[in-house]
Amino acid sequence: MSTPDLQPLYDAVLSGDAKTARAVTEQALSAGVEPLKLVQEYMVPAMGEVGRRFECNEYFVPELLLSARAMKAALELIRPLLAASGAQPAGRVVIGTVKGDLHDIGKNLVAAMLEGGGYEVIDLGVNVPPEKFVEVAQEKNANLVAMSALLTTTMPSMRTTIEAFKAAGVRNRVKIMIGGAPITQRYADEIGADGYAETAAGAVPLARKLAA
Ligand code: B1M
Repeated sequence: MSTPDLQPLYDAVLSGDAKTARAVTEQALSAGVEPLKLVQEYMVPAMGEVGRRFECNEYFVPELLLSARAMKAALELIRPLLAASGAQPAGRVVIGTVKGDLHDIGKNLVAAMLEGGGYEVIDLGVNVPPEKFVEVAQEKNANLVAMSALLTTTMPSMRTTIEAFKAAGVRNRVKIMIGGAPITQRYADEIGADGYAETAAGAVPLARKLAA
């Protein structure tokens, strides 16, 4: 079967056309295109362009929401495939987007990749307060905690969450990894996180390294 034209996927995410984004993704997957290729080469760059347009006041929050909806519609088809490609259960991860932050597309991708890497993933969603991370990590006996932040204003919640693990006396029971567009290795070092991954795909080898 010939490779379908995937540019319409980029265009659909950019224009917030969920129906087309889903249809092109469906077609591409049945033609055997790698799910991760769709994410990394078309959907993520399209969201990057959405962000650029937002910064230049060409797009506003409604456009952001439509593009996010289109990306999510396509990801619904991709996520189970990423999650199915895994090996043996490798550990238990509590994941969430930190307090004050509602961005969940990247976090959802990280969750899917970790599931695909054989981890049991407990997803706390968005706007997760520090004490919730601590409570659930303890309750579920998780060995990893993964935090995502997309806003410079919510990055400090990562530090606060690490402090909450310390205050509860359980910091040494979990490895903490962080990520998200504004996060850097330097920031991870500064706040005492155990690791930083730039991409969702990079979260899996990082989790393995931390668990080892
Ligand atoms: Co928002 N937003 N947004 N937004 N939004 C950004 C992040 C922004 C950069 C846009 C811009 O100005 N260019 C900007 C932040 C600026 C800053 O802080 N310096 C911004 C802003 C300002 C805002 C609001 C304040 C806007 C407003 O209301 N005036 C508001 C804040 C709301 C809140 O959270 N409290 C807001 C709202 C929204 C929507 C709700 C409308 C929507 C989100 C919908 C949703 O997620 N359900 C939205 C969107 C869509 C974006 C952009 C356009 C796209 C984000 C995205 O999904 N990218 C974004 C611009 C951009 O990123 N270029 C923007 C695709 C996704 C796959 O990438 O999440 O980076 P990302 O994840 C990557 C990696 O970072 C990594 O893996 C993923 C893939 O490899 N990763 C991890 C992520 N988490 C990880 C964790 C890990 C490891 C890797 O380990 C644990």
